[in-house]
Amino acid sequence: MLTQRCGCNFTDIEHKHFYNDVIKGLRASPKRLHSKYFYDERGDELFQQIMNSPEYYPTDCEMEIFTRQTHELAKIAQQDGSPFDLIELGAGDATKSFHLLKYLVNQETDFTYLPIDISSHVITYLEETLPLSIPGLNLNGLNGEYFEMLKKASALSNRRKVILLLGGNIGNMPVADAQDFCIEMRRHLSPGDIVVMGVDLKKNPKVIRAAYEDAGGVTKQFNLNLLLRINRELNADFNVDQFDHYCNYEPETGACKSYLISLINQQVCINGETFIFKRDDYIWMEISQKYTVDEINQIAIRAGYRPMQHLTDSKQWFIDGVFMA
Ligand code: AVJ
Repeated sequence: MLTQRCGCNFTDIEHKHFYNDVIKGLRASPKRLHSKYFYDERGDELFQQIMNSPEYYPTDCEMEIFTRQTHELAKIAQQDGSPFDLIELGAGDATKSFHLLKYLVNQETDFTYLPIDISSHVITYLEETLPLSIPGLNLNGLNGEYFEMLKKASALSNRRKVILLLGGNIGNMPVADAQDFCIEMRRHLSPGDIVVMGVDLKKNPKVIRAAYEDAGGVTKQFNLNLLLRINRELNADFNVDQFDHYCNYEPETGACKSYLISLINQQVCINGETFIFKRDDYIWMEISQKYTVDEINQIAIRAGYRPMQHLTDSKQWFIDGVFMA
């Protein structure tokens, strides 16, 4: 029997999307891979390590906001006191929102927490642990893509919505895509609904670059791990020793981009298809876009939101912006 060449013979839908995106990205010029695929089991672990590294400041900044300004965040969520759905896009382990959830439950606020995540492992974990650590919390986990799950959430209830999009996840899109994302999200909301969006701000370029090129080399491993995932899940043979990691932050545009650089002329085979890498060829792996407060407000306004206020950390490196639909 002939083995299928250059085609997709992966059966489950998740695998198929992964395969198609990888092939399309590596056939393109310049080559690129999508950072949303960083987060397999090992990737989750490496990201935890990044968050614990001394150079990676965004998590600490947002954690400071959620622990020191919990009361302010609760007031924003509660608005006129009517019941609401608190929907978190990309909830992860919910360590930041945990403080807000606990505070709201203690105040006997009438709300349901709907964490949305692409990882089923994450949703199971939250459903098992949060009701124990926060007794009385109403929780309904949704496993899937942001907008599909937002649609599902709207079908389940017609209460007003408070959306959390934390961690600077909006930065993982180029500016034009972030604009489209906000417009699309707006279509799932009603007037008066609230979005709380974590945004990493433009700052001293050295601080930013250090966060994405840590001395311990965890970010490099985090990037290389996607090649290992492709090897394992898509039947490929990347030699990760022959790729180096390079990160560049450009103060003018606020774009912080990560690349993997081929150290030699080499070929990589992915499920029967050969990809050629010349020495110094690069794969664009990730963008972590930084904004000024003004820039993010402009994006929100163009998407039909009203900027209400923003909370910031003591260094003023990060904001949680509050926008009303
Ligand atoms: C999870 C997207 C917020 O871009 O800062 C950390 C991911 N990449 N170090 C970020 C990441 C490299 C992170 N986000």
